[in-house]
Amino acid sequence: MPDISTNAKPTWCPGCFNFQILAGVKNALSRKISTHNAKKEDFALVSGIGCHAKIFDYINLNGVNTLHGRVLPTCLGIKVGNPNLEVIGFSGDGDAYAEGMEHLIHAARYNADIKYIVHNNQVFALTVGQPTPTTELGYKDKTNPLGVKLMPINPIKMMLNAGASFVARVFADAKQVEWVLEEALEHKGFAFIEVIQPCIIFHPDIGVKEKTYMLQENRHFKENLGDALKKAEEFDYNTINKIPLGIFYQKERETFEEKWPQLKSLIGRKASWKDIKR
Ligand SMILES: Cc1ncc(C[n+]2csc(CCOP(=O)(O)OP(=O)(O)O)c2C)c(N)n1
Repeated sequence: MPDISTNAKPTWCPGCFNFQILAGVKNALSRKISTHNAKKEDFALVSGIGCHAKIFDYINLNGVNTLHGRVLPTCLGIKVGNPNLEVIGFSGDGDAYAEGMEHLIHAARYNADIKYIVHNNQVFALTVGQPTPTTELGYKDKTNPLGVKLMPINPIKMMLNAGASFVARVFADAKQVEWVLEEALEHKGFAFIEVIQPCIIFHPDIGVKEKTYMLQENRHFKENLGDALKKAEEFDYNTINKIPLGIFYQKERETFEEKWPQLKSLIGRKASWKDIKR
């Protein structure tokens, strides 16, 4: 498989689960390149700001390391400029659900062909562990000495309700990440992938992994929105009961790029400057 590593030395903490995500992403992308299903130039990677965002430095593909919370509008801009690029965004839970929340809802609704990976460690890790919208009740840090009092959101439920055409969650295990990204790359439309990524310093795994099970091994029918919503409710990011992983929902519908003739005409061919009317 082609090596898509860079020379940058990772600055994640030793043992950080981001290494698992990096390995899974690199395996999925280099396999796609090695089997001639894509060239290196076909990919555009976008990352936000935070520990997760450093993944951008460790994969030797084109892209933009953008502003905090602005991964999705950057992805959409790239897609509109050239709908033939395979655009993959990376965010943390702060980046996606706090600073970037308004973009997330609309990205699901627009259904542009973008793959979006959220590294959810339930804290703002790079800035030393402040709570995010998915932190559980009672979590204490210096900014919340009395403990978090606001209910966490459930991003899987939110994405299903907002119209995302592919909604998945996996644990930060290289094999799971590789599998789900390969599935998402085959999907045409907005693919939302949440990765449960314990932060070994500020939000360690408090028995999450043992409670996980794979939907795809339990006769889950991923085209049924009602079933997907029911499964999404099994884990509320607060109490750890059963935690379903895998693809909750997948159903293709018209993409953002297909809705406008100006963009649709670019699909399948190289854009040229002549396409831009001044
Ligand atoms: C607009 C803006 N607000 C706040 C910050 C400060 N900031 C930098 S990194 C970060 C935390 C990022 O947390 P998250 O997105 O969850 O990623 P993680 O570090 O956990 O991977 C924050 C709040 C910033 N850089 N820009």
